Amino acid sequence: MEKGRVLLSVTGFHPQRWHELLSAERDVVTEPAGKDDPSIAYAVVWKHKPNLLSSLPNLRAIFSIGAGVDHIFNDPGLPNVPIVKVVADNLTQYMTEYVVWRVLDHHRQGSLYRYQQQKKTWHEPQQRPASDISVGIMGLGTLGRAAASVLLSLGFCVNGWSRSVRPMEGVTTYAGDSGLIPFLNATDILVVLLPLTPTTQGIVNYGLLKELRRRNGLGGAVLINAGRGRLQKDDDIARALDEGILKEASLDVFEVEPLPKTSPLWSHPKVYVTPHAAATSDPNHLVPIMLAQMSAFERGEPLRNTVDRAAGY
Ligand code: NDP
Ligand code: OXD
Repeated sequence: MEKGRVLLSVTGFHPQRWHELLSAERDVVTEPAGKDDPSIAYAVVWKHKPNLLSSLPNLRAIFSIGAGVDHIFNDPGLPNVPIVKVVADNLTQYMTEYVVWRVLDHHRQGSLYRYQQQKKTWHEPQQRPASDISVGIMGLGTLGRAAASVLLSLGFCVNGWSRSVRPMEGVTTYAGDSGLIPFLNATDILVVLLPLTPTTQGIVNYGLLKELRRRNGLGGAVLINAGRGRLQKDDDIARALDEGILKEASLDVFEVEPLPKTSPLWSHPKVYVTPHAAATSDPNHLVPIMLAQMSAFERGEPLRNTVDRAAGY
């Protein structure tokens, strides 16, 4: 198969480094030469313009710049070619760090110490072992499993919930609709690492949060969402915090991003906000993986980490 040209199409950030690195091996353009440009073989995208890819006659595959592919499915004119998502040690490591950081901060009462320091209060609160706390990971995929294994090594009890049955040593696993309530009822700290699909949209709502276990050593349930903002209902989280259903939350993602300045979540004393920064897509690590996939594909090898279009992730 001939060496194909790459269309690089992103919104929301400047793709200069992606362009430089892709150009080391490929001819790269940022706009097709017309709607039916026959020279484009691959699209590397993050939130590309709708219908941009719909009539490229020789498009072979679409590469997502992120692990999430909801931004691709937003395109009503998505052509029927394979979609490749990011699976990379470097991104997985970043996400594991974020999850472990936020779990430990809630477990070790970080917000209390920050408050005490502000007040110059010298007081040692009671400590409890990690083994008293169960962390429930919603979405036991690439990122969820990696975080689960580090949390296990720190001594936490770990539960996992996925669409299909996904056994993992040391983790109590639950699957599908019937497994959701038992999973929540056994979870103190809920970590959301689901993809955004028509099935998961809005799943982290008031009703779901009410099912979390609250009588635990933390003094309440905790939510950590690093999946996607539209998995959650921002208002329901604020309500659950105000009613004591949630003790605290760490939110990396929001229904609307950037989080509007008017959102009460910015200044909520029980919320820790990060700007969709849990795991960044680093072109230095990801472009070589994409280039290797393109070359392998042209040698006749199958693409890896392709998306299941029916499932949406
Ligand atoms: P994977 O596809 O590897 O895993 C997804 C997991 O979610 C799987 O376990 C899957 O179940 C489960 N799942 C999907 N749909 C459902 C459902 N309806 N009910 C129950 N479980 C479901 O994805 P990754 O781990 O690579 O990434 C997860 C998400 O993290 C991404 O889609 C993205 O949105 C987000 N992300 C956020 C970043 C950030 O910076 N905030 C950075 C990177 C990713 P099964 O195992 O049965 O297929
Ligand atoms: C991703 C992201 O999906 O950064 O990789 O959100």
